[in-house]
Amino acid sequence: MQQTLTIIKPDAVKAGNTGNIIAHLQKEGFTIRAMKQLRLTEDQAKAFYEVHAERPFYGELVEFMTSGPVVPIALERANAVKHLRDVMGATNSNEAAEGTIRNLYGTDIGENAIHGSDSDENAAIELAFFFSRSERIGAR
Ligand code: FUP
Repeated sequence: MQQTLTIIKPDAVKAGNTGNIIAHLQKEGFTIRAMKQLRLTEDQAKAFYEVHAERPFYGELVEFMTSGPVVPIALERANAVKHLRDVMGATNSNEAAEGTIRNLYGTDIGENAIHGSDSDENAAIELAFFFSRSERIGAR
């Protein structure tokens, strides 16, 4: 079993799609190990996306991610990192494969409904950003 981090982003939370996305993930075999809803501060959003700090879209990304509440979730499943990447779809919602979460609930490249860790290493870092070890273990 492996854990990965998803974040239901402000566009999807605002549109009332939190429940639909959670149901979609559970149908895909993911178990929820920890979950919360919060609004990121500018400093928190900047820190989370620090790898993109030099990219031209960084400012817009931080603005979007702080525009409303988000729902980070620690998900568990065999092959969790890769499977989440498969079911979430391409970064640009307009190019995401039919039936993927971004295809169903995203709008474009910025407002793309969910985040998913892109490697085992980043999953560990990103899970620790939102959840303590005891929060994830306590849910078992
Ligand atoms: P992904 O792993 O699919 O979420 O994509 P990236 O890590 O490359 O990008 C992180 C987030 O930055 C995306 F979810 C949306 C945003 N982004 C843009 O707004 N414009 C871009 O050209 C690329 C990414």
